[in-house]
Parts: sequence; C-alpha cells; structure tokens
Amino acid sequence: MNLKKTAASVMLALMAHGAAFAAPIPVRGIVEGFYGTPWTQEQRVDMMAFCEAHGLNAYIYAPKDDPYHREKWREPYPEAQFKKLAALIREAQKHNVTFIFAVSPGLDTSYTALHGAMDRKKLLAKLESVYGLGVRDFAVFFDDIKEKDGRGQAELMRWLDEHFVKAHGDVSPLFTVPTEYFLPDMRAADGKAKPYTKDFSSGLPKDALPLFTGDGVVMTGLSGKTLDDAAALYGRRLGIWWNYPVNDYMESKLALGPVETLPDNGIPAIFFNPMTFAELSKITLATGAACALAPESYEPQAAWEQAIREQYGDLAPQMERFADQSQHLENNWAKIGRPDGAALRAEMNAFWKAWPKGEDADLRLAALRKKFGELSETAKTLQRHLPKKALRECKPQLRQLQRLAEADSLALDLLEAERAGDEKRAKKLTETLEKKMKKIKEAEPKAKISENVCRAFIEEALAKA
Ligand code: 14T
Repeated sequence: MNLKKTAASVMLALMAHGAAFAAPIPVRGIVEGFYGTPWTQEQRVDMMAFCEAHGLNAYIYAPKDDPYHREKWREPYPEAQFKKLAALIREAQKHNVTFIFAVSPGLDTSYTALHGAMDRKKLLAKLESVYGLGVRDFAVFFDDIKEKDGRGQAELMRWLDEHFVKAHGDVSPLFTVPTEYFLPDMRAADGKAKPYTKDFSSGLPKDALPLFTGDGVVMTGLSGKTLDDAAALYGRRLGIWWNYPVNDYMESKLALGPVETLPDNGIPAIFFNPMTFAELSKITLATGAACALAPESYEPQAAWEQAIREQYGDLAPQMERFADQSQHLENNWAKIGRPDGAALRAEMNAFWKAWPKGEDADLRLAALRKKFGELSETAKTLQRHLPKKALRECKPQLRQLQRLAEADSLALDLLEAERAGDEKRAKKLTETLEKKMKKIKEAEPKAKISENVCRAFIEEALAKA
C-alpha cells in the first residue's frame, strides 16, 4: 500500500496528539469484522474522515453479516451494493485510507479437483471486480469455520498470489486470518505448531501477512513474547486483529474504555475490530490510533480522556463518568477491558470494611451517596443532551445506569435505617429495593453496565440487611 502519501497526515496526527516521534505501527486501522448489523454507508463514510483525522491509514471491509463477504462469497455484488462499495472506496482514497477488501470463502469452498478449480475462478472474479474499482489491497479470511484444511487454504493463497497479485503487478501482498487465529489454538501441548498451523504457515506465500488475535479470541493483554512466539510459528511477523471494542458476543454491554498498552516490538500491522455501534466505538478507536501511532509513549488513561474531550466537548465530564462504568467485557471465553468504575469499587470496599466497626462509616456513606447522586444525574443529563447519533446507541445503558444509581442510593437509606434500628422503614426499603432489582434484572438482557460495582453494591447491601 502507498505509505508515502499518508506520511504527511501521520506527522500532523502525531503533532496533534502531542506524541513523541516513536515509530508508528506502519499499517494501522479498523477491521469491520464483527457479527451483527454491518455499519451503514453513512457510518462508513464518516469513519473514513475519522481515520484520517486520527492517523489511521487502513480499513478492512469484512462485515461477517454482509452475505457477499462470507455466506454468498461466490456471488458478485448486486449493482446497487456495488455502487455503494465504489463510492466508499473513493471516500477512502479521498481521506488517504487504504481500503482493504476482504472475502471469507471458508464456509464451503473446495480446494481440490473440479470444484476447487471452479471456486478459484469465482474467487478471482470477485477480487477482480473490486480491483476494477481501484482497490489494490485484499484479504482472504479463514476464521470461524469448521474445516481446518491448512494445506488447501495455503494452496489457494498461492494460486491467488500467482494469478491475481503477481499477475497484476500493482496489488499488495495478501492479508489473511488463519482458522487457528490465537496463539494457544495454534500450538499443541509440546509447544510445537498443530498440524493445521504447520500446513498453513509453511504453505502461505512468503510475503502474505497473517493476522492473529493474541492469547485468546478476546483477551486482555498482549505480550512481546506472544508476538515473538507467533512469529516463530509463521516464520514472519504477524499483524494483529484486536478484538476491542467489538461486543458482538455481548451486545448489551458497551466497550467504552481505552485500548490497553500493546507491546512495541515490530508489529507490522494492527486492526481494531469495532462495535456495530459506530459512534460509540470512536472513544476506543481514538485511543487505539494514539497507541498505534506512538506505542512507546502511549498512556491509556490520558488518551481516553482526550478522546472523550474531543468527541463530547461540554458533555465530556458526564461521558467520562458513564464510560468509566462500561469498559470491561467478560464471559466464559472472553475477558477484556479495564475494570469498570475502579475508583468507586475501591470506595465501596473501604466502606464495607468500615461499616461494621462504625469508623468513619457516616463519612464514607455520605461520600458514596454523593457518587450515586452524581451518577444518576450523569445518566439523566446524557439522556437529555447527547447528540442523537450517540444517544441512540446507548439509551438502554443510560437508563440502566440511572436505575442502578437510584437503587444504590436506596441501599444506603436501608443501611441507615437498620443502623438506626428503624425496622419498619428498613422492611419497607427492602421491599422497594427488591422491586427495583426486579426491573434492573428485566432490563439486563439488553443493557449491562457496572455489573461489579453499581449492580453488585445493591446485592451486597441486601445481603447485609
Ligand atoms: F478473525 C478473527 F480474528 C476473529 O476475531 N473472528 C471473529 C470476529 O469476527 C468476531 O467479531 C470476534 C469477536 O466476537 O471473534 C471472532 O468470532 C468469534 C470467535 C469465537 F471463538 C465468535 C464467537 C466465538 F465463540
């Protein structure tokens, strides 16, 4: 890809972000690679300008739920969609963003015999059509498929390299994502490459750039060792497909935290997989951009505060309080993002420690009461004043935060009533609180926030009562 033409915009972005002139990760951008409602044309166009403004120089088109990207990969784009794609590609060019077109043929492609030959032709035709729109950067993804035919996939990549990339002469080396795309999945117990990874890595064209997701599909932290180990398996440095702020495995929880510090040891490319909620993805994406531009001087907290200030202006204090409670996403296979509301959680812990002894308990209770009031005001203010684009992506979570903060205040009332020996009032408050909790639980499938902080405190108080 043309890195020269983006050099000027990189310098500008570096200066705008006040960063030291560390070596940026050369290829840095967004991979629209999530499941669920793909971004609209309007959101994508808007994102191209965002990328340029933040020094991101690449965008991979890979929406899992665009049928023509994955399920119906053999079929050409219908005319209306093709025109939109063409317009988006022009928009990317206008903003010095390299448009990378990705196809995911792995669900049902054949690698051998007559069907294999037919599928190669179909894939070639698909890529040629997009080449015709001026795209010179392409990716073939094999993630999330059952069949692990490393040899067949690598052979297909070599065939494309010969009949498409080298045949044209002006196409960049191919990007790819293997079927085993996180390190622990690539290696057997003895630390050696599993058969699939061995076949795929050894058969890939020498200059193809595989992407991987680190120590899990969605996993906090990425060490230099993980990168080096993956490079040893593949005989080349791998690029990163970073699964934050994507929340397709838990759409009820918004990922609004910063990208954490990533290692700075020769990463050739990094792509952030966002949420279907484009506007709210921009907080994290702005921090990811800062991280990719100057990995060695990147500070997550500072970048996060700056992103929120730039994007929310007068509402920044409220937005920061809200985002603080919605950073961590965790289930049985995913774990990423800073803990939600760490400062408030620490205050709660100190409160519970002090409460039975009565030391400073009233002071601490008053401090918590102030915080809960502030959070409920925050939720109200944002519901009233956030721009539509942002509000429509977080309304359920704002309402949930308001419910939680109000219930937390009631929980404090309950604790005080108990301490005062007012059993009648305590009983009534418990009933009210239980009703509130029922509402909160009903809303939860659609809106999770502050699970271990505001949510947990209510249960903690009820358990004490
Ligand atoms: F290509 C890969 F690097 C990758 O991350 N693939 C998908 C991606 O499209 C998705 O957005 C992301 C987050 O959910 O994770 C991968 O998809 C999965 C992987 C799982 F192990 C979805 C569910 C899973 F259980």
